[in-house]
Amino acid sequence: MQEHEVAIDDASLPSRISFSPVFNVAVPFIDRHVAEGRAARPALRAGGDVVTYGVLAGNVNRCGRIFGALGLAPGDRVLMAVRDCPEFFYAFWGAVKAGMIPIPVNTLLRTEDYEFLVGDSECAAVLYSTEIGDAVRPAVEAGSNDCRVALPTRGPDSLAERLPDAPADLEPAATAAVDECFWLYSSGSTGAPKGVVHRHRDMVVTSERFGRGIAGIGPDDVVFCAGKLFFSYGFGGGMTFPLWAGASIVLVEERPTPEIVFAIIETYRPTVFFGVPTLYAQLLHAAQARAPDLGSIRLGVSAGEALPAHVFHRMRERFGFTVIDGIGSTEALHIFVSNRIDDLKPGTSGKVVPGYEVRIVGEDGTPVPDGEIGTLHVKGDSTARMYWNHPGKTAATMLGDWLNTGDMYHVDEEGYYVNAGRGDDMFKVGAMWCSPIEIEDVLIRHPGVREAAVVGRLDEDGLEKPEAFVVLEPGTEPGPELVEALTARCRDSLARYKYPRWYNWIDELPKTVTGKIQRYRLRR
Ligand code: 3UK
Repeated sequence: MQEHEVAIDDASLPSRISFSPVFNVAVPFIDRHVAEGRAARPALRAGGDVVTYGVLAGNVNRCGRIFGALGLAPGDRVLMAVRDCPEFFYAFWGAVKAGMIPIPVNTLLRTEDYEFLVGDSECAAVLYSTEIGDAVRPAVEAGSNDCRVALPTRGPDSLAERLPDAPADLEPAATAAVDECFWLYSSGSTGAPKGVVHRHRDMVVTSERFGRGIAGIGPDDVVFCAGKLFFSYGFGGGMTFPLWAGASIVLVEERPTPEIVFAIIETYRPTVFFGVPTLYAQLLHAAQARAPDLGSIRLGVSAGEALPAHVFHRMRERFGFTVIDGIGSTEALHIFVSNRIDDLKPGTSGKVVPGYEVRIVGEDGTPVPDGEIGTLHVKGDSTARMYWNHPGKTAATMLGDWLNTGDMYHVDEEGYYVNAGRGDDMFKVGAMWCSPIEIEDVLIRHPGVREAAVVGRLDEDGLEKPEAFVVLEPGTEPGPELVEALTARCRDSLARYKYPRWYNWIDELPKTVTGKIQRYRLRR
């Protein structure tokens, strides 16, 4: 085996993936396509621009060189608040190839959130989309850390401006498959977001196991992923899977409203589409007003939260393509239990993706009897090594080779995995995490509110939204005015999807003897 090579042995089942001792994952993901004669093929389509695999490889090298010239060294972390655009690809892979650790983060945050991320990650540099500079720059200037560089993607003194003058060759850092490669931040349990540390091999594993193995993505596919690249679902669907296959990627910087999604699909004719259940439901609503042509799509993928069976059926009837639901996580990097086009059961998460193992365990940590509900654990070569700076949380989640997902599941009589909610009180709205505590904290700051509890409740599409149960101070009048005031507070201090859609005024919250709110008793 040469350096930086992956060998896939399809003879063993599931296929065995092995790596050369010296292995930098940028080489097979980027340089391999040029080496194998695909330099002229389109890698990225963004607006009217096409970036070929040859241009991509050159700009990845230039970016690695620019980071070096800015004083960054192998092992340094580069926080990336970058929207879905070609520079995301150049910077991410340039950093990886140079042995630095890129950390893509949400591009919709506030300055105080970026300040936290800069401090928590101890990054040496921040790259940000020029449009969000007002939110990012003050966070770097706050200076509570050693962050030396803040670079915008475009405009004066930007990455794009430096690209033409940078050398177009770069020696890959001599890393190993199990070395630290990149992080993603997860807010998947209560408390502040945590850096999820992934290795060089992880993207290869997800791209082989799910991208090729389940979604069947090949070089002739055109892939459009509505989930953003900083979310590990979009990171796989919108970047690593198509890149691994030498396919082309449709990049969109805006928030994917149904109208934008329809227009993009009609213009670029993608063959594979990645979306979240809330978006599929929105597409169905929007299609009542007009009849978009989604005929290019051969496969839809859904993840992030459970896809209701009726959304699956209506997608097939209305648009004529099949949507496969699968469960993944930032910690596992991508989907590890999934339906597939030729083996599916709507309303379930499907079956284990070959290459992964799962088990369902009870409270004592041992497997439950067949058919019973327990906590889902997964084992596979893409799972994260640790949470940065959270040894306790790491110890509770990364159990040797096993990863505790925190999700409750059972296996039905036909062998499909059925989601039974979370083991904690967290839930997902539009595939994004909602912490009840965070919303309750906002509600109880209203002088008329004594106590509050928030749970997820299914709306008419079968998708979860926050519902509040509120105990009022004596003398406070419940009613539309109070709802309006509470909604305004939530909109001011929480992400836009987190405000409660329903209010219940109650006399007392259900609690344990130790005073913990029993949110599960409020769910319906
Ligand atoms: C929940 C699902 C039911 C579940 C993700 C695909 O969602 C992703 O990552 P996150 O870290 O959240 C993980 C948690 O989300 N979940 C995800 N998919 C499903 N619940 N049905 C589903 N199909 O609680 C899980 O633990 O934000 C999804 C690929 C990569 C991802 N990061």
